[in-house]
Amino acid sequence: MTITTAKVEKFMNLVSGAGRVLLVGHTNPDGDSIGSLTGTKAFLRSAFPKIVTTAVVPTDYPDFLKFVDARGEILNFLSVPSRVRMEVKKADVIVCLDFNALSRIDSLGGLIEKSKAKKILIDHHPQPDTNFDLTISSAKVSSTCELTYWLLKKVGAKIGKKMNEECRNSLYVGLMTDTNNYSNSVFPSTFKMAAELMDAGVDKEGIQYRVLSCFSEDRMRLMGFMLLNKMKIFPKYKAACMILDKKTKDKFNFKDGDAEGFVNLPLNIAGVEISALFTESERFIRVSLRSKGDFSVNMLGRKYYNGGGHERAAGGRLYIPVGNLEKYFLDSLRHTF
Ligand SMILES: [Mn+2]
Repeated sequence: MTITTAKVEKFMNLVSGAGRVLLVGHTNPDGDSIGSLTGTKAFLRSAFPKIVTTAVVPTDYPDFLKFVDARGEILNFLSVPSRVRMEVKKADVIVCLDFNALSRIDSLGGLIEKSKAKKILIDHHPQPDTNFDLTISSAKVSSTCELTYWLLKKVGAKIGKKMNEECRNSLYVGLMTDTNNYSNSVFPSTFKMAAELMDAGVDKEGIQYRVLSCFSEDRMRLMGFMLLNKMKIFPKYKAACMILDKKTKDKFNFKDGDAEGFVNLPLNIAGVEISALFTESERFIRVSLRSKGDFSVNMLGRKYYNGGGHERAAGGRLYIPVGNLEKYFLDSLRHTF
């Protein structure tokens, strides 16, 4: 995975000429989203102190990731909409991180689309939109944090600035979480980055502790309940699904992020190659899709679930009653095979 010199230079030209840079994360931000936002923010602030760098997300993110943005600087569009509108309006450059199209970030996307700012995309999802002024995108890296690392390293080399501790720790979070702790989407460059960060003194143990060992008792019991009572397996399609409905959420005092990782669990079963998690929310059903082997959940997500993502990890939304989900899932598989 190489980022061309021309792209590195264009990135530097766009950013260094800006008075204000706005960094934008995706809906339901994960570790890669938050890590790439705070990592880029920390780097730009130390490398270009005169530029005002701000970060926004379309929706809130789980508590277990709050330590990454320790000073709580990331603005949530849902809680401070007028502030975010102002930031979009004033921005000279907008950097979109960890999503491949403005349509993926709901109404914030429409707002950004109208802005006159130069737009940069840094992302690792397939099929990126083509309407950015600069697109730095590769599906051959583990995460946006990894792509950002290789980009900022080159930028830093050109201006004689190294990444600071906050930047390194932030980027490590996305590297670790998007690979599911180095079990998938791992490339040689991924371990190379991990090695370089460890050499530079990244807080590996501390980050691991906070991300993987700080869940609530409710969350752990919910996981057990889902596996015992909600997981259904369909051998005909080598598939499994779980439905996390409102009633179950209430029973276990569900908080955002509590279902993180659940969708991967059925893939530990021999013979299960496709897994879906459906989570009921106020306005729609949130869909998470995973696979092992060759099955493309990106294709399945695009075709049937109003979404998409990576070949083995994708997401989407449905606007149907919870009671119809199982049939819909089976129909989507039946039409695919
Ligand atoms: Mn990602």
